Amino acid sequence: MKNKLTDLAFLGGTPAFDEKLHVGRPNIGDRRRFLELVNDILDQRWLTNNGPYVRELERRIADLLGVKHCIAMCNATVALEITIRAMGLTGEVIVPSMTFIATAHALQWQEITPVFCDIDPNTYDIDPNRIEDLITPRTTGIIGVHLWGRACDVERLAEIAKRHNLGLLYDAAHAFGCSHQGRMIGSFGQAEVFSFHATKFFNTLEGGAVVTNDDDLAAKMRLMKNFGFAGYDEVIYIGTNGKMNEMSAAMGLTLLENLDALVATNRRNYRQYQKQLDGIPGIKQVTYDETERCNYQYIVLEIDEAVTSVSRDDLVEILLAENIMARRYFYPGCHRMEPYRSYFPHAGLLLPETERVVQRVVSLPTGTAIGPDEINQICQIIRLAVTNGEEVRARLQKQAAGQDFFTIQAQPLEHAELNAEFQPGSQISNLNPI
Ligand code: T4K
Repeated sequence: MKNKLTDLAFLGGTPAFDEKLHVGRPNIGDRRRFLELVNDILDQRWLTNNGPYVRELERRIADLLGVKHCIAMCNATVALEITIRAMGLTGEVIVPSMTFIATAHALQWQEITPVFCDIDPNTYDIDPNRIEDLITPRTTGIIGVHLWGRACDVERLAEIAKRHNLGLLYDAAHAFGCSHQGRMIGSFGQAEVFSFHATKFFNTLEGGAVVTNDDDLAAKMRLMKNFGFAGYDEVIYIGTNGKMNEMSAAMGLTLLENLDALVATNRRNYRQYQKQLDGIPGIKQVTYDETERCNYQYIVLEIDEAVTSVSRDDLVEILLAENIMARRYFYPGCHRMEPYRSYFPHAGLLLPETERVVQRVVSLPTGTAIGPDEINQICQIIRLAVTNGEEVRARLQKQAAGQDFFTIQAQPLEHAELNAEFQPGSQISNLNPI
């Protein structure tokens, strides 16, 4: 256990962990059960195209969430693209910038402009009070993101969407197994999209699903994810290949059998972090409403640098040196990534809370790959760094100054020129908004 500053790896101590601790180590579940299902799939020689395992997974998910339709897909990004298209969204759609880039890209991919909306700093979700200012004659919809599994203000969003006759879709990539006022996330808006990527607590290797209670929308999306085929030799819509394969469904079915245990592990980790970080000034852990169903899959801290002296980025650097692969989800915000940064260079002016929060939050490792001992050490490192904040800051600054000196000395001229030429965004900075 690290007790003094010089124990920290960035100051020359031995890293706390020999192997990297990742935020998104996949849950594997009952390996024997999974391999049994895989063997059966191989025996049956039915590998994809709406096979029996996919259909079974869809039934089970629809039951669990209390929705009429679940359509499994190859990932959440394609699921978002298909849903957006099936809902008929065009022109402009209002989305938070504080999200994974896929939410925005799913729109821009089909030449729909994502109009970035600020977040409510208390919930970190899209701020309903900011939405109406962004509505123009081109606006056709709103996409809310249940960030870190915490439900958006679904009542206010429904009311705004209805009043302005806008489509309402939720990116529920983080929210599988979560509820809002006792109702499972999955039945809000016209449709909701889940991610079952390997790093999600419930995964299908790669995968995702759209759930909806709208029969027509569901029928359309089923066709769209299979090229628009309505039967052999008959295509009735534009479509793409969004199908989930049978191996992925087998992983999903295996993990569904263990879902409660996976949540219990995440909850145990979450509570331990809470207990051990409690009372460190300037560190606030993002909390979950334990009266709801939660998956507790993200451990997120908000760092108030004015109190801790160490910034969020300092803390990430300290943790990385210890082989704790903390992540800055979702820095720097979609509006500061391409192509949006070039399209809307001043978007940040309308997103003050997003700009503030993306500088302050950090996600820490959790899930079945880590246990109480690891969490104990992670918390101790954070405590040690923050309680000696000023000194840590000074040492980091000194190191950075030293590194700058060596970088400048070591970098050959051609390299420096290359870097200048290939500044991120330099090639597309002249593009105009669509
Ligand atoms: N909407 C939202 C709000 C989302 O957060 C996401 C995805 C989507 C839509 C789109 O869903 P998908 O189309 O992916 O279904 C990761 C995930 O790839 C991504 O699915 C997720 N959100 C996002 C929050 O996190 P990266 O770029 O951070 O992934 P990566 O490769 O850095 O992995 C994260 C950590 O997990 C690393 O520390 C390494 C570890 N890892 C990863 C994989 C793949 C493992 O230990 N084993 C593995 O197999 O995006």
